[in-house]
Amino acid sequence: MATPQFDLRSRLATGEPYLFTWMTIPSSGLAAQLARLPFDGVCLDMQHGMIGFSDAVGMIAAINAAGRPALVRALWNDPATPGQAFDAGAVCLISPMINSRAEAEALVRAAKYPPMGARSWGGYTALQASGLSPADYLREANRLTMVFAMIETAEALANVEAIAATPGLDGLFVGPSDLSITLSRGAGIDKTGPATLDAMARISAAAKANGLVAGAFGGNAEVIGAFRKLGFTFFAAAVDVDLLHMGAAALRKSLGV
Ligand code: 3PY
Ligand code: MG
Repeated sequence: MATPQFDLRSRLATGEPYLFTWMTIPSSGLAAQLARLPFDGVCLDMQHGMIGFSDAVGMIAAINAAGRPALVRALWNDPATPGQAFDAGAVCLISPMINSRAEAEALVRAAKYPPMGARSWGGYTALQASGLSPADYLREANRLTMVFAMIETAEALANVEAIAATPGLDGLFVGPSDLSITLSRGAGIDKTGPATLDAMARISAAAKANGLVAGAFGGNAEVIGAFRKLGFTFFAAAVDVDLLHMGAAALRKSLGV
């Protein structure tokens, strides 16, 4: 069997922190640039980013051509997006707002080939991106593509042990903004407040108990540092627009005028 281009699962199994950039701007050119930054992968945010599927196709190709894995955060937990993202060559699908075991099961059904799920065959671009024959891709796809359930509501937290035990699920991914909004009943966003960190400790434990990867949206060093202490290893580390603003602010400051 040919060696697949990316083996995200084996990389994550090392337990070493995995830091990826997060794209909101729909541009293949920018995707190619972000893929060459010193991060481990590039995630396209199709929920809050301005990225539609026809944008994502070229962006995923550009990321893969630069030798980095492409990840996708879906618009919603719909049955079509996981297969579509994987068919286009992404190797990780992060689905927002998974609140129950039934929703987690639906996500796995959409993302995995039988017998684990019901993904439909037709990954022509994925075949090229993986470098595998159709037979090898069918045999390996459930291992080479990973699916993460976002835990980002009080309801999801209440159900997190049941969600984490869903057969075929590969990881939990915390959205700390939505999680803190729902835990505070809309009072505010507090990614590293005590209630959020308590919840995240429970989420990390549920992931660990089921052999899942524990991930979270980080965005800066303080947040990622706090989450790493709780056992999280898989992080959205830098948002495209933040990188622009940070780079511009640092350069402007360095000019001294
Ligand atoms: C959250 O923090 O709620 C997210 O979904 C990150 O984008
Ligand atoms: Mg969210």
